[in-house]
Amino acid sequence: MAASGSERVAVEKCKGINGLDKVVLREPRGSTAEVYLYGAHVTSWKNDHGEELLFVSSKAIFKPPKAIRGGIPICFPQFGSHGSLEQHGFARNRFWSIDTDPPPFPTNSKSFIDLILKPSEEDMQKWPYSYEFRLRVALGTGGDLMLTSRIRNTNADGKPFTFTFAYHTYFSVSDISEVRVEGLETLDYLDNLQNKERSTEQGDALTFESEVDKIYLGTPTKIAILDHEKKRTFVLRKDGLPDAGKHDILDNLVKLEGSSKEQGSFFPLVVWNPWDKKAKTMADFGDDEYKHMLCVEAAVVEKPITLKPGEEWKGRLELSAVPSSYCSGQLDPQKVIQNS
Ligand code: TA6
Repeated sequence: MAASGSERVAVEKCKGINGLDKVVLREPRGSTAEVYLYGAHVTSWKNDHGEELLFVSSKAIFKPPKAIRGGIPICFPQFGSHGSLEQHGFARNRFWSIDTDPPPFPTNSKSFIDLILKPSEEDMQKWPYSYEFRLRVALGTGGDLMLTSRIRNTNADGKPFTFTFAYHTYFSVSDISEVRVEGLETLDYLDNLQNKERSTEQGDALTFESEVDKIYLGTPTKIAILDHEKKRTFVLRKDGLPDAGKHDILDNLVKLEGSSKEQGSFFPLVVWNPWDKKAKTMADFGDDEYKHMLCVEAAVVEKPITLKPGEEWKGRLELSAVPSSYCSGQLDPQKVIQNS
């Protein structure tokens, strides 16, 4: 059946839950994404079969000042909770605007939106720095989802500022006990459940049997999240973004690229699942929902970024999903990784 008018529009502004403004992105082969102006929060990303790839809690509260539980919360100007700022900073609790006059920023995507956040007077009380935070959300031709953050220090008083950051991505999985993560083996991590104690990961794939909250330091080039039941693999790759042509090799990759001239790349990855006990303590999260999500978050944590006035930091995240006929041992992530 022919798509109706609105189903063909590449970028559609409309109302979402509780009348909150949102933007729907569509690419011709059928992939879609949705981003709320509240928090610049991506809440949906579907492949060309209409399958939802991100997790959003059925109890998510789409109402300020609470952040939406799920999707891709933007954590800025801090990841975690220390000092006077709220946990994970305030960017996810603010109304962003559509950036109608963005600086030139080439893209080959036909379906993208530029959002911008600047501090309010009230924000300046809490975090006394001027900045422009531009977020571009784009759908690529292969259905990949690209988030690009550009954070510029616009202080007129010469003050630098330092921040930490994360794309706090909630991936949708069929059953957490059937998920494996390849590529983090033997890496050092800080365990948030053991007072940030530093340990070294075991020698084989990560599997999940209980609450996990780990910050992996210096993550490897590529990581695979294998979902047995959904026959789907998310491959996270962080060494820059090959040109569009290379997407076809693996069809889909997640590439993380974060850089600013001084501070190199942002790469710690945070892996989090609250499991059953913590799930029960979260009012905006179903008791059993921990079974159907896994957070793998590209972050700046242990090495904060410092920007002088006029300097800009860019952090890119590219999400895709490889439809894979995975069953133990058949889809060797190393082969998947080598292909890319
Ligand atoms: O990224 C992991 C984490 O820092 C966990 O410690 C947990 O607090 C999670 O984020 C969710 O935080 P939120 O503030 O969104 O409830």
